[in-house]
Amino acid sequence: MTRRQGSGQASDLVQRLLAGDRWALTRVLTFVENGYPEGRQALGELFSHTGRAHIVGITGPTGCGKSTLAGALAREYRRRGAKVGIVAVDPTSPFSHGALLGDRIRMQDLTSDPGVFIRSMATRGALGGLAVATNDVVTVLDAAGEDVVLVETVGAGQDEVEIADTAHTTVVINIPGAGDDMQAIKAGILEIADILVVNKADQPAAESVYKQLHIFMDLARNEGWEVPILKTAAHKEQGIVELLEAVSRHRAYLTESGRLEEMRRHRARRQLLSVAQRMLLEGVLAQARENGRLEELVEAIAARELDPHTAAARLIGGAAQ
Ligand SMILES: Nc1nc2c(ncn2[C@@H]2O[C@H](COP(=O)(O)OP(=O)(O)OP(=O)(O)O)[C@@H](O)[C@H]2O)c(=O)[nH]1
Ligand SMILES: [Mg+2]
Repeated sequence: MTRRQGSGQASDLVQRLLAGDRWALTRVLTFVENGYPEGRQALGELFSHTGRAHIVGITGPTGCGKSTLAGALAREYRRRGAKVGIVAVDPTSPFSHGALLGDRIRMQDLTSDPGVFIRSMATRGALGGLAVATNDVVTVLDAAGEDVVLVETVGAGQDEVEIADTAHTTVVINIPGAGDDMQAIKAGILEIADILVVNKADQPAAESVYKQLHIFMDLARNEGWEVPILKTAAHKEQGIVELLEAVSRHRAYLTESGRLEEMRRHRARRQLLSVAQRMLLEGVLAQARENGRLEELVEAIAARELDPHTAAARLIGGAAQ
């Protein structure tokens, strides 16, 4: 590892990244994902170059076809000359190299295309969680000049809802499932959908999912954007043009309605708070680890001598002194 080569490194890397150097991009992403100081410095330098990419979240249950759909969508964007970044997030199985390899194989033709950049993320940073690292990775890809960044996440849990907050357009995928048609409704992720997709529409049971979604969405509130429900067969690249066009329409809606501006402010606030939170926590923990206070308090809680709230208050109080 060469992470201690001095503070000039990030600047040089950033210059190369901005000039389109893919090696530099990969390197910066590694620094950023691991929370290294060089990563933070690079993010600072890159920030003024961000805000151009359209960020599309693709979420849905395991195996619903997110990677296949992302690949098909990326190919369609490439046909239209757009540069595409793909971020595949796998929070459930940090060591599932098999799954990542599977993704790679499905996207093999894309990996040889210089207009496509694919990043798989299966690591959760020590602090701040996967969502923070993902946001930073998306920021870097935005600065690197991707026109569209597709972020694939399994639709379950808080991280995914936070990642949906990062996306301008969130595509929620549903599939015909054995006796469990409406997995997405159960998981509560329909609420974050800007576009609903019934993938695996080549399977007969897809029709009933499609109908149920229509019934459900007719009951849902509509705030200026009517959520389209589309059918796709991603493995055959069917319905992909319609999906891309729905994404473009949603983007136009965001711009014209002023929602994009609102999102920018919302995101700025969230980023500020989440980074501040991480910094505070890092500061407190670094000191408490060093002086042994952290372990003392852990022991005290485990021994039932202190409750976690009192212990946390002491931890923070101690660090502030
Ligand atoms: N029949 C059918 N199969 C599909 C379709 N789209 C994807 N598949 C298949 O479904 C399987 C899972 O696809 P993936 O793209 O890996 O799904 P995923 O949601 O990315 O999976 P995870 O990342 O593991 O959650 C693969 O075998 C695909 O070939 C489709 O429209 N119809
Ligand atoms: Mg996948």
